[in-house]
Amino acid sequence: MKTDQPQSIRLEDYRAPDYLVDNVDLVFDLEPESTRVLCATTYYAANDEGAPLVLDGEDLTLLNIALDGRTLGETEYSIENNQLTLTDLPERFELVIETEINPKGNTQLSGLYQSSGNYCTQCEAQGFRRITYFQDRPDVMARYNVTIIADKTACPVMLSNGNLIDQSDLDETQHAAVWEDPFPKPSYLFALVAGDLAMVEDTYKTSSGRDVDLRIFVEHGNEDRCSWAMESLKASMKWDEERFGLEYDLDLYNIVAVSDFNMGAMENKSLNVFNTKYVLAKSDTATDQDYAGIEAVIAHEYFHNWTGNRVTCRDWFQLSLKEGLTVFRDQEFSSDMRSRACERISNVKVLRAGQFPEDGGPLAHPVRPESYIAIDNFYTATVYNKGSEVIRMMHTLLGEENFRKGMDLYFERHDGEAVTCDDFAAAMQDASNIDLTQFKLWYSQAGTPDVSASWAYDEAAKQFDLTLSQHLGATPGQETKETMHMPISIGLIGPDGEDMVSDVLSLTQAEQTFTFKEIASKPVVSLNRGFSAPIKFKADYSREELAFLMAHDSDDFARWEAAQSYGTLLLLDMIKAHQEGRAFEKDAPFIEALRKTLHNENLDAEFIALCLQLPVESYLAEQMDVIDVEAIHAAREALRGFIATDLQDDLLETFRNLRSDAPYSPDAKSAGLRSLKNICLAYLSELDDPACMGLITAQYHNGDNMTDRMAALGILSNKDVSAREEALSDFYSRYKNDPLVVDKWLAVQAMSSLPTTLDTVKSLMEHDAFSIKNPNKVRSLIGVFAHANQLNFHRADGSGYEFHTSRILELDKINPQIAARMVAPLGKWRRFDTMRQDLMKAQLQRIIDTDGLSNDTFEMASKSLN
Ligand code: B3K
Ligand code: ZN
Repeated sequence: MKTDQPQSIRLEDYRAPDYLVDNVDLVFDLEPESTRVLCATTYYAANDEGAPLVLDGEDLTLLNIALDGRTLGETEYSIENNQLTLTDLPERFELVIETEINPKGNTQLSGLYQSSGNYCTQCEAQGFRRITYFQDRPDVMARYNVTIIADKTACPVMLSNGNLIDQSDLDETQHAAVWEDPFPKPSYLFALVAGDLAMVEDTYKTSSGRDVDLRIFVEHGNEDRCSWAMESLKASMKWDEERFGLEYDLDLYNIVAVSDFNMGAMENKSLNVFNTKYVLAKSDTATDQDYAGIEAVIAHEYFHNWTGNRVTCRDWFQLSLKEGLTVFRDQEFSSDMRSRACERISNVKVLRAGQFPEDGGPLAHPVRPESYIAIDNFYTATVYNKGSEVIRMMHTLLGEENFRKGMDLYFERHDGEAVTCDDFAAAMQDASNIDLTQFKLWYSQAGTPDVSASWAYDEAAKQFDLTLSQHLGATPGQETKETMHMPISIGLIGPDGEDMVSDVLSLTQAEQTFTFKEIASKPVVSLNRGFSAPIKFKADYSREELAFLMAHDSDDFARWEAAQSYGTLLLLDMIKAHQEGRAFEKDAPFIEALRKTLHNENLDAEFIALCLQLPVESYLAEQMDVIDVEAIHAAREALRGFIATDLQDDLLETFRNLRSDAPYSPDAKSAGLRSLKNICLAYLSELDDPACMGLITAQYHNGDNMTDRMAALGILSNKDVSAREEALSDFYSRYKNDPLVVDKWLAVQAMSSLPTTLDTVKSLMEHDAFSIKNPNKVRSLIGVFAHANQLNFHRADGSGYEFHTSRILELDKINPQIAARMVAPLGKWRRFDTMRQDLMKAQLQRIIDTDGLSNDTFEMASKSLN
């Protein structure tokens, strides 16, 4: 049992800091197990209250503390609950603190730690306090001067933020580097890297003609995998200049790729630290999806230079100020680099898979949360992805021109400051003269609004009435809700398939009727085009109307959505049939609509592939009152079988036409063609036809790129055939020395729908390829099993829950941030039958009852249970 009940931090308790600093001088004497950190800071009182100075510090050994040159005795300060407190202070004073830390023993990967023997840091959100005692909060901004001293052989490379201003040899073995960052920044953006790393270099000329050196540091041997990341970085720099008039502000931009990293990447000023997954790529080791991910994450971190670094967050409740906005910016960038419609579809899929369930479950919280125990638990789909939707809705309401004016005003007002989401909305409102008062409820109210639509066409009056009504259900801590303001993009499509009306409606009332006059004939209404609001739409479409929208909607997103809605409608019927022991019925018009989509030459390949994909199992689960994982799986498999049987010739022809001998290129168009080819292959695999199995094994063995090889392996991994084992063991022997590819091998097995999967996952835990200390390995095996394998995780005997909980408890001792991220699947218990509910709750209780549990995991488990 957790004896010290952790305290919640609340937004309403925010107070500006009592002391400020202008400069921070740091000296690091790097040793794997005993690094010394000297931190010299001049503090000055921000008010005349004579308040104590409270510094945060965690896992530090304090060696010395001196105030204005005098070492303090142990009675002159106190250290309690990870805080060092000094009282009776002058208005201005210099504090020099010397601490010792253990980078090698730092398995939490927060603060200064080692990855493959190289030193690196992760300070967001609260890692700086694991380096030295400091006011570790984003509204304390200072200029950093950093001296790094290290062994010449172990650390030929020594990096920190800003510019390198000095480098010297100290003696035979040691050398030093001095870095100075001219831009004031919060401690979470501090970074240091030192080690033996290879470098790939390029340059970029900014729009005003300045040359910026671009450097990517990787472990030796990976130099040939950096070109896509470098191209993506240059494209991002150019895009930000063109779209937002934002230029890079230093002469150097460094990226370091490390293999042990808690998340994707980190935007430290001029020294981004990345998970290798989002840097390294070559065609035979990375898939199209990896390439797209690298492009997006490189852009995301680069865009943070303005939205996050130049203008930062006042406190962590404002996290979406930088994250929501920067996700919006990276999504826009990807839309310009690739297909806008496909990007939008993939953003919405991510939102529906991760954010909607979060918003409808025990962990629901507003985009601007009101309280937290561990801030690292709030790097959520709500803060990031719903946060981005909020920005996108502002963009829709204001239009591109006003939105840009709002961005300009935001930077004009707040450059160099730590601000709030209200400050951002105020800039948007002032620049556009559009009142955002009601709209801002999106920041404070949790939950996904339900919007229902009904309509009537008056033939005689040639009038079409569309009535929209909204409802937002209660979420934890928010019983009642106010009516939201949402932009709803719609179209009225005539019988000829042409738009008669295309408009963005402003829904501001609980129920609102919009009247359209001079509508010559009865239209089909297209709703929430482009997913203009992140809501759940309810509309009673007939199957014929959905097929019509699939064929004619001028908005590609809505067209895809119609295919999804049609598929969902059928699958929910089939799920019911399965539960009632009835045979599945085939819906020929749906399959015909897919066939027409497959052959539509006006559509791009990626889009067709997206339309052919049936709603995923977790999405179907979300549509049910009581989730039945077996019925969902059986129904979906059956519909895939119907499609494969009826479209066999079409699929085979498309597959054959799309096979190509051209050298691999990661561009969006080529990737789209592969995507379509591989979805055809996946459908063909449903036929259990030896010829089709031959195509799959041939593609596995002969594929000249990882996308094709993985597509074939993914298909085989769900089949109980001998080719499966052969391919899996071939794959491991080919790539066993390539950690990122081994991650794919683990994930593909953890994802398998075969009933042996849990045993496989258990045995893979013991495999040489696995390490519980490496977050990528944990995510690939344990994370994929619990988050993405609905069928096997929710086995009726509860063995999936039991196994998973043991892993959470094991991880909690090593890396609480990663452990806490594994809890959410157990928090879905309310959605299941009572037997599973009890099993899941028992495991959550087991977590909470564990001695010495971290605050991170405690918060997630206790909130999930309640
Ligand atoms: N800002 C970092 C995330 C830090 C997570 C800390 N637990 C990456 C990003 O969003 O760009
Ligand atoms: Zn970010």
